[in-house]
Order: sequence, then structure tokens, then C-alpha cells
Amino acid sequence: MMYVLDPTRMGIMSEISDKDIQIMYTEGIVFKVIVVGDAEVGKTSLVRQHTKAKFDNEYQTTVGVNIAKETIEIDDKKISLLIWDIAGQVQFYMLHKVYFNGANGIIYVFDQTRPSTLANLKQNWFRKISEYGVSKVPAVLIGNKSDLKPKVIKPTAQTMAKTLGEIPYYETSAKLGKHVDDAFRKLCELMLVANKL
Ligand SMILES: Nc1nc2c(ncn2[C@@H]2O[C@H](COP(=O)(O)OP(=O)(O)O)[C@@H](O)[C@H]2O)c(=O)[nH]1
Ligand SMILES: [Mg+2]
Repeated sequence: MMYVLDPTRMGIMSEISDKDIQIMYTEGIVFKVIVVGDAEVGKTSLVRQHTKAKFDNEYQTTVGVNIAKETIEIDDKKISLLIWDIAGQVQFYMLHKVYFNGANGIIYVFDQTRPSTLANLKQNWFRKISEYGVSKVPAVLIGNKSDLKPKVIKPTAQTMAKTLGEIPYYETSAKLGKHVDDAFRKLCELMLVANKL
């Protein structure tokens, strides 16, 4: 089985380098995963924590997104994840279709110590995601910074997980590496099912 990632998923790149090609044409199952949430909730820390051991490369595009590429195995299936992480101003990327285009999976992240970051997932991020037509793809909700004193109670987060499409909820600490891999793995399993692979 070989899937070639649609280059249009990579967004608009004015200059295509060898590295772009290498990223675009990965063999096997390739999923684009986008990480969304307000500034400072821990998006980059989660991606770093998750990919550190098996890190292939991280790649900064011309459009200011970091793409971490990782291969994981589930039931003998090799899956390449291209994890898109906003590198610059969060508000700027919310307006850009390229970030959302062709996403196979979504990781919604909020900070357990800042309730506004949970509310914004629905008010801002989910709205954009619906607008761009990717609200039906598999997703997980992450309440990060579980090592700190939480200001969001679990039932509230679980209600949000329902609102975002009955998605699983994980409480993680990117700092301590708690439950981070569980969330990524679960998303992979959901993407395999959704794509009948
Ligand atoms: N205590 C704690 N701090 C965290 C955790 N995850 C991220 N941080 C800190 O929160 C800040 C923002 O993290 P970052 O990953 O840059 O957030 P991003 O803007 O969403 O990418 C940084 O100072 C991180 O060290 C966590 O699980 N626990
Ligand atoms: Mg970041």
C-alpha cells in the first residue's frame, strides 16, 4: 500500500526545496495532524515531548509552521505523521486556510490553569475548523499542564469534548511527559478507523 501525500496539503510554497520534496513524498500511510489552541497552552511542548525519542526531523516552512515528522506503528501498520505546529502568531494562522486544509486529525489543546483557553477552542478554533470543512475528522482534546493547580474541572472539559464532536479527552503534562503519548496514539487509531485502513 502506498499513499502519496497530496502536495496541495503542504500549502503554498513559493520555492520548493529538496527537503520539501522529501517531506511531501513519504511512503506508506501519511496523516496530517494539526495542533490548535491559544498561545502558551503548550502546543509546541506537547509535540516536542511526544516526538523526542523517535524524532525524524522538524521542518520550518516558508509559511511559518513547524512540521514534525514522525513514524509510529500500530498493529503492524507504519504511519507517518506530519504534525503541524503553529510557529508564529496564533491569531495570524487562524485566518489561513492552508493550516487546516487536508488535515486528517486535530489536536485541540487548552491550558488547565486558564479557563479562557478552553472557551476559545469552541469560540475561535472549532468555528474556523468548521468553516474550513474539517470538523468531521478525528480529534482529541488535551487539557495540558496537569502538573499545575487546575482551574478547569474535569466535567467542564468533558462537556467541551462532547461539543467538539464526542472526542476523547486527555489531561496531560508536557512538562512531565504524562499521558502525552496516549493522546497521540489514540488519535492515530481514530484516523486509521476513519480512513478504513
Ligand atoms: N508546568 C507546565 N508548563 C508547561 C507545560 N507545557 C508547556 N509549559 C510551558 O508553557 C509555556 C508555553 O509552552 P509552549 O509549548 O511554547 O506553548 P505554545 O505557545 O502553545 O506552543 C512554556 O513556558 C512551557 O514551558 C506543562 O505541561 N506544564
Ligand atoms: Mg508554539
